[in-house]
Amino acid sequence: MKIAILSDFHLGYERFVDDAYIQAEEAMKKAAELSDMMIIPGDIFDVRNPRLEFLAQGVNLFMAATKKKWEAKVVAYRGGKRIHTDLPIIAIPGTHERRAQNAGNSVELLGLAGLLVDASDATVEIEKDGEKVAVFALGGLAEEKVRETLKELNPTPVAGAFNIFMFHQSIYEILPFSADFINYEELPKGFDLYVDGHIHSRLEHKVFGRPFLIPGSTVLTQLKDGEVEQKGFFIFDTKTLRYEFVKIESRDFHVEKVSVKGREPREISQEVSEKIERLIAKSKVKPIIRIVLDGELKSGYKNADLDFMELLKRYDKSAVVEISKGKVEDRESDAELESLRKGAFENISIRDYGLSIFLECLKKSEYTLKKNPTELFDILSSGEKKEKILNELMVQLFEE
Ligand SMILES: [Mn+2]
Repeated sequence: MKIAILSDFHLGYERFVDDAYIQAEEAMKKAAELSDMMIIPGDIFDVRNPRLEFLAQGVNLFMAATKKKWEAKVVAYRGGKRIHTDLPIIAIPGTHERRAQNAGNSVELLGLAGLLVDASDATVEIEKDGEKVAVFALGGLAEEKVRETLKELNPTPVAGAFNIFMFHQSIYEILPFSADFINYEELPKGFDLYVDGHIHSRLEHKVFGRPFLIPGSTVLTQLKDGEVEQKGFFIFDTKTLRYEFVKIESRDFHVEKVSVKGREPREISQEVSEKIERLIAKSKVKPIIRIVLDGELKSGYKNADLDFMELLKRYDKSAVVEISKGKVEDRESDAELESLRKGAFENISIRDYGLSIFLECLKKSEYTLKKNPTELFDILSSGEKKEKILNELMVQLFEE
């Protein structure tokens, strides 16, 4: 069977709202044409409670996919919840859709509508012409719960099938940020293919001698070097055990480094401006341009003297420009910010970084309340029900 692996559409992603939909639509359409079944490891939507127009986008995308005459069918489903279609469109919620247990989520909702199979914590068997593929999927969950959940669920391959383990979590070797992130070798053994979402740049690796694939997001989100490559999805062929990456049309994204060493702000502005104009000229549509400044300014100047307000305004209509002064050395910068700039930061989202600091602080303060720390972080950073939860925690605190 040919399996399309596509991920992290982030429908409703505010910064590039149209790109998110258009690029997901192209990926879904091409993937349906080229494959016998599709698997989507999470983050179809950008936020936990997507607005109706973004839910409608999700419905549209999957409704279109259900129109194809799929020969492969879901023939068995164990664990998880009930399923409402036998179409081979298999998905899980990611970190962006995750809500408190039993609260329901947007991917589950698409599953209830029969537009996909929500494979959270379940084994799904798909069959076509006597060939069987089994997908065990772990629904996106708080990182500190991955180990115990894997132990509890004990994902096991199905005899006689091509076995896929699909999930949506951080891996320590890729993001060496928290001891909560599992290592490659903690993944369940015996599967023929490992598929992960969550990380937005494409990654191909081997685990236990088997392919481990991350297709990356279909939309640009983090403006990091790793995202310069074209977006797309994988097609994996179970017969040949080979796979290819199929590119989709995505907005041009460029990262350009400019050395500021020993130079004056005016000179630097000039060079930045020339670079931006050159990139605009060679791009089809409004490109995304990230300029990274690096080095130490001519003596007598400091970081704050670099002012690009006017320049940014000038290109507002022809490009999305972001200028990072993060690498300009400034003796006044404090240690906290400095650590943000270190290499490991490159691959982690701001949310995950915030979360890791939060968890670290809770650990230090010997937090023991019943509320799950990651859930608490989500509530505090979301604005929903904040007061109510804090009140409950206060009551708990005084009771204990
Ligand atoms: Mn994501």
